[in-house]
Amino acid sequence: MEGQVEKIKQSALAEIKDISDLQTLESIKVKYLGKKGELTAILKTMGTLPAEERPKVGNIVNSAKQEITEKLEELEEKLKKEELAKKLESEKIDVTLPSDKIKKGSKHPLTRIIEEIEDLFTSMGYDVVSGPELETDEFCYERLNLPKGHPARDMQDSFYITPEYVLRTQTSAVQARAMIANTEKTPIRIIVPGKTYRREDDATHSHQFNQVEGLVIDEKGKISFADLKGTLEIFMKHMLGDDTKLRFRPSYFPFTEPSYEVDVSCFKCKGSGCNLCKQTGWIELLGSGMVHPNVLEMNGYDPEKYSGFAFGTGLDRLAMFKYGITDIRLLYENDVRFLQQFDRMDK
Ligand code: 2NM
Repeated sequence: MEGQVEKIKQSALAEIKDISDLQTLESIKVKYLGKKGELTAILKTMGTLPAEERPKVGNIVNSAKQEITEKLEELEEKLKKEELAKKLESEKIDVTLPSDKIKKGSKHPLTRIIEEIEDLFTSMGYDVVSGPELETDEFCYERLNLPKGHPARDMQDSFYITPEYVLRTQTSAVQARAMIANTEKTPIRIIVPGKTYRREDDATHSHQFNQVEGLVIDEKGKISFADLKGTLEIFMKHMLGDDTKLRFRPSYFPFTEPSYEVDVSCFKCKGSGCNLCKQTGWIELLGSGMVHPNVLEMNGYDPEKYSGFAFGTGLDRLAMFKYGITDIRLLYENDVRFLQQFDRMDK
C-alpha cells in the first residue's frame, strides 16, 4: 500500500513539473485530489484493512496529499502571476500613437442662423417658444385677424389637411397661443423660430421653409414704433454686419397696423447696386408692425390697456444672403459637400 501511494505521489509530482497553464493544473488537481481522484480511491479502501493499519495508511495518504497540494498551490500562484503579466502586456496602450481620423459633422446653416438669433434675443430678455406645425384654422388665421374669405388665406398657398387643420403658413399661430396662455396678461417678449409650409417650389421658394417671428407686448405707452425700429436694427446689424442700414416701407399685414416691410442695405455692394439687390441697393428681408388691436383683443389683451410690436423674417432668405447661397433647395437636400463648406466658419 505504501509503495502504491509513493508511486502515485511521484507520478503526480512529475506531471506537475510539466504543467504550463492553469487549465492543465486544474485537471491534475482533480485527477489526484478530487473526489474520484487516485488518492481518494485508496482512502476509500481503508475499510478493508485491519484496524491497526488504518492510521498508518491514513497518515501516508494524507501527507502525500498535502505534498501534492503544496506543489499545486505554489505552481498555481506562479501561473496566475504570469497570466496577469501577459494580460497587462497585451492590453498596453501606446498613448503616443496617432489616432484614427475622426469624421466630424457640421452644423446646418439654418441651425447656425437659428442659434445665433436665439442667443441674441435671449440676451435681450426674450423667451424662445415653439408650437405645433399642424395648426387649427382658428390659430393659424382666425385669431390673427384673418377671417374666413380673407385673400391671404388663399387655398393656393396653404396645405389644408382637413377644412379645420392646416400646416402652418407662418409661426404667428404660436404667438396667439402664447398670448392666450398668459392668463396674468403680463408683458410678453418672445421669438418663435420654426418650420412653416406653403404650396410653392422653385429656386427661391421651398414648400417647407423656416421663419422666426417676434412679439413684444406691454402696458400701453411702454412699447412704441421706436422700440420696433431699434430692435430690428440690432437684429439685422448683428446678423449682417454693423454697417447695415434699414429702410421701413409702409405695407399691409392683417395682424399689424400700421405695418411695414423692412429692407436692409445690400451687404454685397453696400447700397451702390449689384446683381444681388437687382441694382436697387436694398434687399427686402422683414415684415413688421404694431400688433393690430383686433389681434390683441381676440387673444385676451385689452387694446385699451396694452400695445405691442411684431415682426417676422424668413430664415432661408437670411441664410442665403448671409452665406451667399443661390438656390434655396440646397438648404433642404443635405448634400454633405454643401454642408461641409460651413465647417470653415467655426470660430
Ligand atoms: C410678420 C410680419 C408682421 C406677426 C404678427 C404676430 C402676432 F401674432 F403677434 F400678431 N406675429 N407675427 C408678424 C407681423 C409677422 O411676418 C412677416
